[in-house]
Amino acid sequence: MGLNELRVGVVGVGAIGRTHIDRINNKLQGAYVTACADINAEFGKSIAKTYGCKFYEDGAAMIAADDIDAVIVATLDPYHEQYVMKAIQHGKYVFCEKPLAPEADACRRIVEAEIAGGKKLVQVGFMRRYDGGYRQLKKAIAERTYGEPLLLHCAHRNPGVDESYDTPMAVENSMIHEIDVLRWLLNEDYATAEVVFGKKSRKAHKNLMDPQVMILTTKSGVRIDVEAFVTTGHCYDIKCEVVCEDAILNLPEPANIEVCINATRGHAIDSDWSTRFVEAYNVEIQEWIDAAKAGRVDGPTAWDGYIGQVTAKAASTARDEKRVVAIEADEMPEFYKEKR
Ligand code: ISE
Repeated sequence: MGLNELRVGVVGVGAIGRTHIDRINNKLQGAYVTACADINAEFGKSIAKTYGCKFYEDGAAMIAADDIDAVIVATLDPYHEQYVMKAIQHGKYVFCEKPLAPEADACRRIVEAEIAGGKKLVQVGFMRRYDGGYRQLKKAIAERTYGEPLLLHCAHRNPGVDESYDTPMAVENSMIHEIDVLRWLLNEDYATAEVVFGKKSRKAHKNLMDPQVMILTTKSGVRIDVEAFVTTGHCYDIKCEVVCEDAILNLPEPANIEVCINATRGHAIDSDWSTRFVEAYNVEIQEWIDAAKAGRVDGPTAWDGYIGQVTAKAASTARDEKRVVAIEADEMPEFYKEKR
């Protein structure tokens, strides 16, 4: 590692945490993962050895260490709050994978702690905001190049899920991405949520209703439908069609060569989210490093994490109670309106 590199500690290295270590140490610029922590000590030590960093059994001790400048939290969701809070307590920049915390109340506690500390430190890992295609859509919508956006038709299709993925996870684990990225695309908050089911696929296991459709309306009246179909069996497919007054816009897919074979012409599409959004992850973490070194948070804030969970909760209530639910969030504090 070179002088002036941000010294990053990663807590939770079992899944995406490990890929963040790899991209920071082997692909990106300006930072180095110098320590990691994991609840599974044997596994954590093996990752530390692979990447040449120090291993801590205790994530809180790693966050407190003097030679750690910034933190990535990639543990299981219920542990996010405690590590994000620790980072705030030590005044360190912290990137937390989505969701900021499973419950809106926990997100609100993080928001309060950050405000009390007087400095924005928290970024939430909503990586779709860093995808080139969504950024093109955002620009066209922001500039009203094609008039006002009126309707959005979206789809979130996974090739398959394991038995631990149940009906609520379609909103809380998958469509939480649409909840964040569409609010950012349209630059406005939601008013209502509703969730309805399609006919159940034979491939969906007993605790999963699949597919589902989440319907959101924004405060200005844009109507959004998002299909979650997580047992397609064959593809990872993300769609976002924006119906504007003067044109219909569609999220571009990553470019893949067109192949003509067996009297069929076409191109491959991804079968997994980690490859579909790999570039978005790289840009997201690079921009986080650059902003932390410049003393800023540029990405999705703790407030965005809170709004995401308030919306997910409303959608879950709507699904369980089979009704349209109003989304009632607190007013955005001044703190999040200013650049800090
Ligand atoms: C997973 O947790 C993710 O975050 C992926 O981006 C999403 O597409 C998938 O549906 C989730 O299970």
